[in-house]
Amino acid sequence: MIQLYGFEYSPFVIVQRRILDFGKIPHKNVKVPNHDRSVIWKLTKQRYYQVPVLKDGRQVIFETQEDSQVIAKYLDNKFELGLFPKELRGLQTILWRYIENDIEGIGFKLNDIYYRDFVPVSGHLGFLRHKERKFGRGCLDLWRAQQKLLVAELAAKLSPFEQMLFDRPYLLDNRPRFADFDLFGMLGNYLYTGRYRLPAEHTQLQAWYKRMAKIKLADLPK
Ligand SMILES: N[C@@H](CCC(=O)N[C@@H](CS)C(=O)NCC(=O)O)C(=O)O
Repeated sequence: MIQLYGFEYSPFVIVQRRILDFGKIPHKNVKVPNHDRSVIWKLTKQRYYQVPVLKDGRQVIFETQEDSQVIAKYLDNKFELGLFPKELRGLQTILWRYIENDIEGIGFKLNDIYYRDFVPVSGHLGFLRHKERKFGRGCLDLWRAQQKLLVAELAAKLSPFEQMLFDRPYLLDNRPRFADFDLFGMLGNYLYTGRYRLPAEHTQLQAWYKRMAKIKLADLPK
């Protein structure tokens, strides 16, 4: 059975988990503590330490670049999910770069400031150190101080998606494509603690998010 390695609140893990559920693909979610990546390191034969990683039989699949989408393309290909249609090539790449940089870049900060909600006490030191080494000393305090501004910035960056959803049920089409799952994952991370809501003014996005949370491949017309 397919195994998805990662931690629940990771935006990139949420993307793959939702894709697996969408396709009703039997799988097991294997929890990896954020502060201890030794399982991943071993699984990938010392080639990778990030999550998610997918194991399918003897195959171990993980990203090769910041925006490579190796896992999603593997699942799409194997289970014919229709996530990467030829006619949307290029356009989806531009979209997922925006989603994974601009949206994720704000969403994760707003989620991280509440890390005590979801990281076990034994992982606090590792979490804090990892963040401060990457984003500078006091970064979590800074993001806490900037919270209101960041929430407003996120709402503004989500506006193009709200506009796209006025004419269709999903971002690019009448069925969800990879960009939908990608945005769903970034927002799933932002909403993870239950301390935030999607911007009140983005009513289309709210309805889309609800649809995305439960849509199944089998529900779509052939
Ligand atoms: N582009 C990768 C990004 C994966 C990623 O950034 N994972 C984070 C968790 S959300 C991670 O493992 N970070 C650990 C680190 O950088 O040390 C993907 O799409 O999977």
